[in-house]
Amino acid sequence: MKRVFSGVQPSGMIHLGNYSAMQNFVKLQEDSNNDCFYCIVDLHSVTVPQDPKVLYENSLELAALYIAIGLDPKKVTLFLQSQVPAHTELAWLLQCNSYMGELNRMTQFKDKSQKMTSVTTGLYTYPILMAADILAYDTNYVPVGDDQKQHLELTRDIALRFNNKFGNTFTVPEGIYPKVGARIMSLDDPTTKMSKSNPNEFSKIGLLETDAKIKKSIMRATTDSDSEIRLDWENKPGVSNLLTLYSVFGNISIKELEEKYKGQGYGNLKKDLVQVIINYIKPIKERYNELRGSDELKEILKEGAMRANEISSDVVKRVKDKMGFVQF
Ligand code: AQP
Repeated sequence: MKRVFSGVQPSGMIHLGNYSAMQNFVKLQEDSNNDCFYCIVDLHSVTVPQDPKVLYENSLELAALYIAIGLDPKKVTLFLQSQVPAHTELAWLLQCNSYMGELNRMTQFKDKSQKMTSVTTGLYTYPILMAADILAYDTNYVPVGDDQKQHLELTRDIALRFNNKFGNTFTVPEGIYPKVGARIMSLDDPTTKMSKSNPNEFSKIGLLETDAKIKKSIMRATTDSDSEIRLDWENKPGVSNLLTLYSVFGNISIKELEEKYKGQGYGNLKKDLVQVIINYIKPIKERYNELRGSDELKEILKEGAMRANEISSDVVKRVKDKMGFVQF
């Protein structure tokens, strides 16, 4: 069996960028050789301020969305990170085996901290907690978006270094990135990634968004002054982003789209893309509405945490053993 692990923060409504990465979660569950663990990484989300009531609701919303996008709790383990103590315990052990120089190079920390007046130490050590999440399950594959490449490389470095120092302990994981849509960009500024924390509501499209909001966000998306429809991230990032969204959610190649819209302005492309997105997320919204209030959700998370605890506590024991801790 190959172990798969990934997580999403309950820090706001999942947007099309997150979902682009999460499509691989669903694909990987269909291979019976994969044992998939998908986590709601609530401990990561408190590295920036969260309203407790909102965090609670967002966590359950994300659990329902995991299932609504097609994850089957009978095939995969779904759980809350804060329900599994191995994550924080291993994070501490790894913090004592990693270096400030490594964390100082992390671009996500630089980007996020620059926009803040006070920065928590948790935000700084966020990549080590992520390394712990992954390494605690002897993970082989990590399906994520392109923005997590640097964190995953750090995870691999930490695992290899630990193995060299203490003897073979960790499985060294590999990333799995979407072929198209590995980085969906903001609709208002296509040079930055689509992000939950962007205060401009028209910069992103959430999976539970109304049709009217989807239409408004796409129709006002930044493009450029010429009207040629082609993929060119350097000179035409706005149009390239729209083509990418169309390709991911319309299941059509970018080449075919360039051909289809040749000689037409951006208006038609945008109008059709609105419909493609609305049609794609309609069944997700319907399934979500059925699930959100059900008691079944908490049961699924409880069972998931039990299984996650079983696997990860063994890995932590192994690590503590190697480091010389007395265990009974
Ligand atoms: N724009 C994106 N395009 C493709 N994939 C993306 N991911 C995030 N943004 C994009 C991928 O989504 C998964 C879950 O992300 P997350 O919630 O853990 O991380 P994040 O990067 O913090 O998400 P946001 O939306 O950008 O939140 P904020 O605003 O809080 O920083 C990951 O696999 C990630 O790669």
